[in-house]
Amino acid sequence: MQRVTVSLDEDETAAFDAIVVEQGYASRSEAIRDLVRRAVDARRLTSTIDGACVANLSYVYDHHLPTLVRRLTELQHANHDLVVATTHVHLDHDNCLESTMLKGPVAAVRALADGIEATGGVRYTTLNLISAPGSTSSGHKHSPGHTQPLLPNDR
Ligand code: NI
Repeated sequence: MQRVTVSLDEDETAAFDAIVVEQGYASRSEAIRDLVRRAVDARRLTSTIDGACVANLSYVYDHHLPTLVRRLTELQHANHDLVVATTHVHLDHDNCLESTMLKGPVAAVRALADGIEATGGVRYTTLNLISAPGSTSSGHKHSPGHTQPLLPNDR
């Protein structure tokens, strides 16, 4: 591990320390490592559209719209190779929240997410993409005997 010195002004330091406390990080270093991992991963995902990923897609919809419910079911069945699991939560009398775990090529996962988001009546769609191990040609190496983590930012 290498030591990197970061300079922040007083306001930035106070704001950052508040985040460290609020999110329960053990140290500033742990919080900064998390930020760096996210930045590196976001960069990798935008630069390697052909890579593999795991992802969580969440959205809310009104289950009283029968064509919408049928359309969402059809979309998930048509992409059963990408859909790992879906959790359905009945939020209230009208609204359902679905949280779907996806796995596969980034382009295909994005296309499915776009299709669901574009379906009329679907709201608050959020896609959290995480690049999967071995998804890039940049040579993510593991030492012998080390079990490959599920995610590169495994912690
Ligand atoms: Ni429901």
